[in-house]
Amino acid sequence: TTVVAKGRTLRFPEGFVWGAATAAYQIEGAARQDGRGVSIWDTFSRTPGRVADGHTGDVACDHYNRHRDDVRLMRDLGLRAYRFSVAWPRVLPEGAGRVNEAGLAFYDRLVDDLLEAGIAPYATLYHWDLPQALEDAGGWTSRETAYRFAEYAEVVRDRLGDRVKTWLTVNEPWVAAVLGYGIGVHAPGRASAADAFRATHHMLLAHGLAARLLREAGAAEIAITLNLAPVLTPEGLHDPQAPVSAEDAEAVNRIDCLLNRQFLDPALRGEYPREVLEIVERIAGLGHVRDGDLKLIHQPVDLLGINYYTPCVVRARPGAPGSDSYPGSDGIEFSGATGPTTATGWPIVPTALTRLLTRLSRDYPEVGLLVTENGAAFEDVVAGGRVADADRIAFIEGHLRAAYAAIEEGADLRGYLVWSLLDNFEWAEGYHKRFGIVHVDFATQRRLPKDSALWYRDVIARNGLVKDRARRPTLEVVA
Ligand code: GBH
Repeated sequence: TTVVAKGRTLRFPEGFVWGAATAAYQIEGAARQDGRGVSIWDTFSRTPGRVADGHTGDVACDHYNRHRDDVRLMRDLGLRAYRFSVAWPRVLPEGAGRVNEAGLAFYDRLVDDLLEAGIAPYATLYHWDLPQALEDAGGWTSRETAYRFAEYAEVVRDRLGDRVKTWLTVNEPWVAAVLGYGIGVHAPGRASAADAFRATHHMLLAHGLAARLLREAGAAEIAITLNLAPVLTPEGLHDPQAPVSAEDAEAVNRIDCLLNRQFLDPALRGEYPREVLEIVERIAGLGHVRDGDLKLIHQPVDLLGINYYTPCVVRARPGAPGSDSYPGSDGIEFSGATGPTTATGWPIVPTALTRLLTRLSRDYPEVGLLVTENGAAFEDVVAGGRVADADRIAFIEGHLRAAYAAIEEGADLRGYLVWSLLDNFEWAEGYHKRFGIVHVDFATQRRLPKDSALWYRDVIARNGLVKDRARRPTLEVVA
């Protein structure tokens, strides 16, 4: 293992992609504007008791009406890439059939503005805002939804494909399937372990169908984005050499299969892990997995998008009920790691990112790696026209050092996109959790780059990290 000496100048590889990420429902607002249809997140957030304090994405950051200013802000920060998602119900209000020209025109303008600002558009096709009409027809538990997704992907491809070179199909199918269909804390709020497995498979199918038709059109880079995390024992968390009992090793492997390999292996190898098939068969049956599906899911992809926040810590405990988030995890205890956490309570463990990236490059060597999300919520304070978010800077810097160490160890990491550009609608947490490097005053929609944004701008400018952190902000606030 290479220990990266603190204070050394760490220059990232030539052409390393620096950027930021967002998602449509979390920032766009304009929920009823220009013919946008209703998504499952509109329905869910407008249902009392589902989202903290009844917050909704109706207005959010009003990015739909302010995208020009937001692109200017990105340009001033020096971003090389911007990952956004396309809202399916803006493009196809009923999920299928009639195309809403105004919705497509919005993304058309956004892409043009980005290119004019020298920022590469990275388009995610699905970041959880399924059209309600499709949910009413069964949602992701229905195989048909995968085919509707392919039709939608084709419409977007045909409109933006001449300028968008990097495409991400589905974002975090684990979260969308498990939190949405398995335990119901996300839209559409259904709670059935069997449905979560069906939804997972259909989202993977959707990925494969979309990847194939993007390839046909000659897209330069195609990716799937997964929430991935090293699965570790409490002892192994900070000590990779710590001995692991056979029982703990089985627990680690089972959760690794459910969280990571259930997605990685079909997409990148064309097979489900045996351990996953056994669990799925027991809980949901395998009727939804048809001959030829895995071949369809296994499309050549150029990049693996990695959303990393925190590791997953488990140990074997006979008789433990397991976690509802991991159907089939009976006999396993999920323990919170000790040590510092972010405002969402997630332990901060940058070294786990090094382990994740080196493992992925070793086990899936054909695919390039891109961190498509990494970041943190903290209790930000605006004082004197400034947000001095030293904790967020330390978080990002720690993870960039960890990413650098992975590159030194041979991981094929191509870029890093911070989550998120703006404070935004943090799903079930509403607006309470602020992940942005740019502060948003939701009452006035004023944007204020936090110290982390100004620090990140300097990291991008020098393509690396140095000992002396950027000092005082110098960037003008975009009104
Ligand atoms: C992403 O989800 C989303 O893509 C994005 O839209 C969202 O805003 C962002 O992250 C921030 O939440 O076991 O308690 O330590 C990330 C989802 C985060 C789910 C980490 C699992 C583990 C929490 N994942 N989480 S814990």
